[in-house]
Amino acid sequence: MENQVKECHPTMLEEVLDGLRKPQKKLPSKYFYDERGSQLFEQITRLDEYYPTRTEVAIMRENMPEIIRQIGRDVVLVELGSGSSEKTKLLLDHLPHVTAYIPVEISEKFLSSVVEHLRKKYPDLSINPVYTDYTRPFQVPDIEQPYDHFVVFYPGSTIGNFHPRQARQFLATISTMLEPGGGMLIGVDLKKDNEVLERAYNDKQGLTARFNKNILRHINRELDADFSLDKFRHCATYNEGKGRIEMHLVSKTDQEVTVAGEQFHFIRDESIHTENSYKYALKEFEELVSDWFTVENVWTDQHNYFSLQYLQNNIS
Ligand code: AVI
Repeated sequence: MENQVKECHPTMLEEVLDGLRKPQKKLPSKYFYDERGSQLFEQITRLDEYYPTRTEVAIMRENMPEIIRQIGRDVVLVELGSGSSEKTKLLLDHLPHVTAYIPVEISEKFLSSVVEHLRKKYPDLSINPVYTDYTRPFQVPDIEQPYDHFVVFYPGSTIGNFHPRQARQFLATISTMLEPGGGMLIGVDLKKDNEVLERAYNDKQGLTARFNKNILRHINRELDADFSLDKFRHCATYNEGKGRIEMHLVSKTDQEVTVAGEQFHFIRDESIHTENSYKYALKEFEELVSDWFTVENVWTDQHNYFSLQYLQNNIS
């Protein structure tokens, strides 16, 4: 992978203030993921209602020989937003020749304990973690061993958390980082019955609600803010026109909140838009990636809830 040009990026404070100053208040969903948020998300992935993770894992298990063949040998596997690396373990247990594994994760505390565990489990594997926000260009560590090509593993349909415009930008960046022969193994959640979708983001236990509110707790801690979590309620609905689940935090009352000395007024029922989770038809996704990638292989489950796709880098 080539090194990336360094760019200037807004800080968390700038992004949060900018979002809260908008007529429709917004917060970047990446700020869900402090240590507690990452743990809450891991718990969400085990919920009955939350079908994406278990469906993706089942797709992987069922199609493993073909997936392994598609990835190829002597590969450098880069995982974006690696979390607990559970799905990677499935791959690593089957891939015959992995040159190196590079997990990339924003939550340093979370990743370092996962890496410790992986080093014990795979003592011969070279593991080079990168602690960064992978939505911004980052430098990949030098790989000393000879390798054939890079494969970026991006499971979980996290691509759905980008607006399609941003998803395109992101795919363009990944494509320029990959040398010829590189590819991407990506999870993509599919369009389906609204009820199934809404259930997945409104679990009975209230874990998704806690995950959603955790963004406020994170901002309180990092940016000297005074959000009262009890004064907001979780709301997640499927916006059919836009093909996305929208998560909001709705103010239960008129209230003032201070973030880093700046005051924000909320009227009752006004919301902060915290996340989008886009769902794609297979054709729509193929179209989305087509400037940079060719869809080489698509694996799905029996209900067509979820897809795992191998994208071959077009750029030679
Ligand atoms: C990480 N991402 C793919 C999850 C999703 O389904 O969009 C985040 C999530 N939000 C609520 N539940 C799970």
